[in-house]
Amino acid sequence: MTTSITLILLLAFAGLSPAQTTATPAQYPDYPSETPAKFTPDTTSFDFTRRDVMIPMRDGVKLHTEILVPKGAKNAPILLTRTPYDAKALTSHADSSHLASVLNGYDNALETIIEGGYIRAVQDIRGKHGSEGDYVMNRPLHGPQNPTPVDESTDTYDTVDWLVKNIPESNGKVGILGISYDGFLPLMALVNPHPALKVSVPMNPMVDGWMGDDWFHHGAFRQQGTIDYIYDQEATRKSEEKWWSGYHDYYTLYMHGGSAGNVGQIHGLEVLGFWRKILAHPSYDAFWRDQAMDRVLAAQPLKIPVMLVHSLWDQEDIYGATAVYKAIKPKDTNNDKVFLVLGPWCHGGEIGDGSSLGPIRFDSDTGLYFRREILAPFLAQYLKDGAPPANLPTVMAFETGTNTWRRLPAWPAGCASGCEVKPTPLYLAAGLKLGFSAPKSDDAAYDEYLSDPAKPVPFRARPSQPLGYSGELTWWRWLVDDQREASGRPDVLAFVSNVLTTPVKISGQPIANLVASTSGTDSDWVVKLIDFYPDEVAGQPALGGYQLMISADIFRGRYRESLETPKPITSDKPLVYRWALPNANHVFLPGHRLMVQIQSAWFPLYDRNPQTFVPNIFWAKPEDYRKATQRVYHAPENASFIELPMVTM
Ligand code: PG9
Repeated sequence: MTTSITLILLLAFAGLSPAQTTATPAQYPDYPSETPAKFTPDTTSFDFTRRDVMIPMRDGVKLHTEILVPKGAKNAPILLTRTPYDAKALTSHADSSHLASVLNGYDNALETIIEGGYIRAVQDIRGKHGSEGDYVMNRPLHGPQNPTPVDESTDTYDTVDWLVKNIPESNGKVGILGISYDGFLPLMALVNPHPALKVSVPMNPMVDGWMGDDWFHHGAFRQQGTIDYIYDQEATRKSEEKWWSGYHDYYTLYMHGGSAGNVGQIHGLEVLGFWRKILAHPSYDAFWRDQAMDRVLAAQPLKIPVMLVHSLWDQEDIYGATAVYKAIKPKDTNNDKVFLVLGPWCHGGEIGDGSSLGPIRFDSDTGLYFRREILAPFLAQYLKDGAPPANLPTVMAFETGTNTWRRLPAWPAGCASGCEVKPTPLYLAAGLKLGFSAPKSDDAAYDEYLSDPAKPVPFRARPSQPLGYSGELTWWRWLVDDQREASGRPDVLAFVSNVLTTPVKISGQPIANLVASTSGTDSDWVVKLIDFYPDEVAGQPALGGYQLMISADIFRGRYRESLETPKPITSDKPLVYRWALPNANHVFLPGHRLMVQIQSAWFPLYDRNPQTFVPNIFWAKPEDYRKATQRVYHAPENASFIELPMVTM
């Protein structure tokens, strides 16, 4: 007895606790390790406690979850984020005793979580990082694409059930939110939600990987940002194996690689399951349709409130949020469950400084406004006992051009009341003109350019950099890059309107209605609607003559007749290509001009179309890549136009 008390006293004097002394036998007992066998930090000065737990799912798999509880929390709601991107890292932005510092960074905004006094739970999804189980990219719901009894919906249900039963400081209410892949998971949570799940905020969510989120846009494959992402995401559980290349300029990497399939082969991607699925499903077949979350949720009952967050210049998931809104809003018969926010942001920009994007300024910090005036009250009304109603409109939409937040009754809607959104053709015309008058019969019938796969139009200035979020001219802002270099290329047609004397306001999705021909048997068409700034902008010289994309997208011509069954294009025949471009909420101001650019490559972001019909472009051979003469028609019988969602008072 005496010995043990003496020992404890000695240890206390040495500043060690008993737990720190049960070491493995020292290799050199006279010169032992200075590191204790087990170290437990002293967190008495911390303003939060961290619990690192493994939560059991219904099939026995345990999911690693970081739980951060503010000191003194009582009856506090829980904000959950589920992620494939390393829960521990996402809750360790600083080695600090302050929760605000630890969460600052990727997390969803201190003005919401810290000021709201929330308990923060962040979980590694099945198969990633600290969690057990098998990883499947965007694991589909149990069903034709997922024969197992578990999916992200059941894992969320089991997680919420555990959280409310095992965090005594909570008030039993859970909200789920996240961005991107972490935004796809709050959508999955809407399927058969746990009764304690009270609200979901999918931000910039992945929804349909073929139509317009991440992997493809209307069948054109987004090789840069996908091949490297799949490598990072699927090579190892903890994403320790990183994508590699021997190129500074990814334009050269993908030119040397030839087809996207070959680039994958060079990097050994065949062993990665999702890459094999991508190669096997180049068209819009059941594999993609069954897991498109707008389609999935359209078939589900609407049970909990959801706020969808969309970025107008989202370089990664520009399709998802508004597609889900369109799919589920009709279910919201009391108009109190489905909300939408559209902000002037890049992907995830809503949790950063939203005062500007590249050189484009918004006259206020739109990100802070969103977090403090929209997200915080929205979450509180469902999660915090006694919180007031948020009194938010169905749609909060930032109007670019005038830099004004608009409170709208629906999307699209040009104003609160007393106006209409009228589809209005903006015609391409002879002489590379653009206007609201239909083309005349005595004008030239078309303009043409030579599309050469050996010199594809770059999607941005070279050297083309991989996905990255640091530095100035980096990935996240490419949709606001100046398009004037492109407009000067012989393989880009740039149609320009007269200088505007009155504002032109659009709200919704412009529709590209292109009448075009190719001398080849396949072709990509890129259409960009551009705000063409005056030659001089007082106080902002860099904006003089700036060509800002307001809405732009690509369509792979082989899918003109069927998204599931690609067909060769009849050469040299004017054919109609009609597809929706991304949402805009923009005012073209007096003194500006409208511009429409047309081209047939957006490289290396998108893989090249060989312009010769082949069974699967992933395996196109070098000899398949051929020049083609592209014609864009603007004759009365073959009128090309952009159908603008014009707001008329
Ligand atoms: N949706 C984002 C992404 C997915 C795949 C490739 C690149 C980006 C994201 O989850 O970050």
